[in-house]
Amino acid sequence: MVYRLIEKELSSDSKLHFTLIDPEKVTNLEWLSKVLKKVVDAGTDAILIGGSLQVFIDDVERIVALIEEFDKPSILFPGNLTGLARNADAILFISLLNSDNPYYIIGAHVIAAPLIKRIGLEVLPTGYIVVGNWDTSVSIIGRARPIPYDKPGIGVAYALAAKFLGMKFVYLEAGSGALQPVPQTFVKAVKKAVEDTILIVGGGIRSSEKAAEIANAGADIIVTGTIVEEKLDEAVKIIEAVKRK
Ligand code: 1GP
Repeated sequence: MVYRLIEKELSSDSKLHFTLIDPEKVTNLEWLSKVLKKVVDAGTDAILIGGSLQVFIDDVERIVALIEEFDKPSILFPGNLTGLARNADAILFISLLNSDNPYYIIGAHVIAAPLIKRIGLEVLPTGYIVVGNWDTSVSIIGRARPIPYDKPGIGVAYALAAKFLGMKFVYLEAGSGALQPVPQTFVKAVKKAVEDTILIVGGGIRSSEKAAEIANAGADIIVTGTIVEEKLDEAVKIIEAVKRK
């Protein structure tokens, strides 16, 4: 079970790193295979698969099948119903809490839930909170009003609501390719409030220093995606820095 693996790693006082693969960006499985080898060798703990725009489900399943060769959990991170795949290990069941559109909070979830049960995917219940001082793909597509970086109190309120609703994870999302990642002060305030709820932070993390700062501030899991596509060597350094924590 993926949740157990995460819990076990966290209980030994380690931080986790997840590598995000956006299926829309994968044009070549050979390239992906090389990328996976590098990030897995560096110590990444799981591979997230997802993005904001539509892809064909069989393309997602092909990517998941490739991940299986690397003996790391594959976790779906769907932007919409088309992000589902039968062969993944788990799904981040993300409710985009600060969306203005109920579809992204509960609507798509209702449509997908019976199918998720039928295929037996492990579900990781996640309060997904979009933050930042600008729009990104996720805020535009998900109709979210990003919480500004100077309003950590609002982030705390959303994160607490997620915890009180019984969600096991809170994901602070600055948006893929964000100009600045979530500030340390914001991460610290949210972690202090949600305590044992697992805190995932991603979006705009491009250096090992930033990743380490965010982990030190209280993030349990660091996610990087764009850097893997743009500067694989830097991605490796980020993973190593997180795993040293
Ligand atoms: C996006 O948090 C992830 O969902 C990763 O963001 O692509 O900026 O690393 P980046």
